[in-house]
Amino acid sequence: MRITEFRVTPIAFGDPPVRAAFGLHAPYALRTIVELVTDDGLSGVSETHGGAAVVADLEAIRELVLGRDPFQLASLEAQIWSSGARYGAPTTTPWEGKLSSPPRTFAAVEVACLDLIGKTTGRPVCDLLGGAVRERVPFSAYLFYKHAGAGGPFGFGPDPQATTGWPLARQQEALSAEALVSQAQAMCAEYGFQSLKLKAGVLPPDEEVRTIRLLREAFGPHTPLRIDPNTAWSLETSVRCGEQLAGLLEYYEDPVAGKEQMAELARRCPIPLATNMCCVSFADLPETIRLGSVQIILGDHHFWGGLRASVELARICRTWGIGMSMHSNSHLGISLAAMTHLAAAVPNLTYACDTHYPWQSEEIIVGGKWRFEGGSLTVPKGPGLGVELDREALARMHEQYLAAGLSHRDDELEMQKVEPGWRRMVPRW
Ligand code: GKR
Ligand code: MG
Repeated sequence: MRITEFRVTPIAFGDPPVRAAFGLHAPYALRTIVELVTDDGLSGVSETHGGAAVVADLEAIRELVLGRDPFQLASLEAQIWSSGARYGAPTTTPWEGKLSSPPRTFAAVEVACLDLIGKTTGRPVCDLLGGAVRERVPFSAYLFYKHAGAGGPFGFGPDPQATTGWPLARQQEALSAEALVSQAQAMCAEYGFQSLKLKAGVLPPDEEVRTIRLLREAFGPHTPLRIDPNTAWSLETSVRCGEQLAGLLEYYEDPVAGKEQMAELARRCPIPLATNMCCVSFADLPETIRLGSVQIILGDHHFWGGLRASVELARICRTWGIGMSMHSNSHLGISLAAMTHLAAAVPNLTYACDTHYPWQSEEIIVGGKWRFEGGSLTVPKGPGLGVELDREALARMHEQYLAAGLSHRDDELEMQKVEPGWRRMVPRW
């Protein structure tokens, strides 16, 4: 089996105006769809980060991919790492920390190859990772402070078709603790999530602590809660809020910036610390472990080097007594399929995974949106990822990409459209 076609399609899809420490989400989120076609007529797909730089990185490895046997993943990975200056220089991505191109570029191709391998062997991707240790994968409700608006063509305006339930709640303003609780109730009524994550670093810390208290009151003592200020808090603020949040949180995610400060906070705060910002690659692990910066790592196959690398990460975490959870950005159903297969195959991924998925109303797979039951997804049993690309949706979202005119995510710029002069600050409080 040889790869004969390598298609890289940038897409954009509607994303509501949610807030984080980085600013505000644009009306469209960007992703890239990779398709590999083989000489025996199979096709494998994957979804990765969006924007021009991601597309350029993928285009740069076109000749390495074409003609390759999709089973030969180790040599492809080695070639990508050694293929010149473009690969190796880490780029700073505010929402994930320092990312280097090779693991992300390889991951996008690896997932599509695993989809192909699954299709040719008739096995689901989780079987290629060692087999499923769980049939259902739990996800958490991802709560955002937000401005009113539906995103996509509606921007800050309402989508006239969304009149009840979660579709309506998704477009309503939520800039207070009370509004956030209503958002959580609507999202959980729709999806049945059993744990909640608050995206913080937006309102003054005391209001965000109050939001956690209200969530605790509304959802009772047994619903795990997390807060993620994305490094908007100083060490002293993180210690002070940690004292107030002790006993209320399952984990405390990236309140403060950098491995050293996280380690110092770990010494002064009784809540387990988690990250998807200070430890985002294998190269970060020795220092993270030596310092004791975190108790939980949120892995993400999109930038940790793919699904097989994520299984390796999980083993390292298990060896060092570090817990595993899963990070997410705005994404569609192909990423969700890959995340679900991975989470099914990792025994020590014991925390409900993050997903931005409820915030998206569009879908790129045949059959439409995935359906959560009791906050979890059933691992697809079909061969490969178990999803099929909807070509009409792909073409439409590619047109949206061209029309949106966005080359990369820039939350600061979007925020400045609402509040001129707004800048991301680390720390802000
Ligand atoms: O989409 O604004 C956002 C999130 O803050 C995202 O960019 C982060 O990468 O979800 C992420 C996180 O857990 O830090
Ligand atoms: Mg995070």
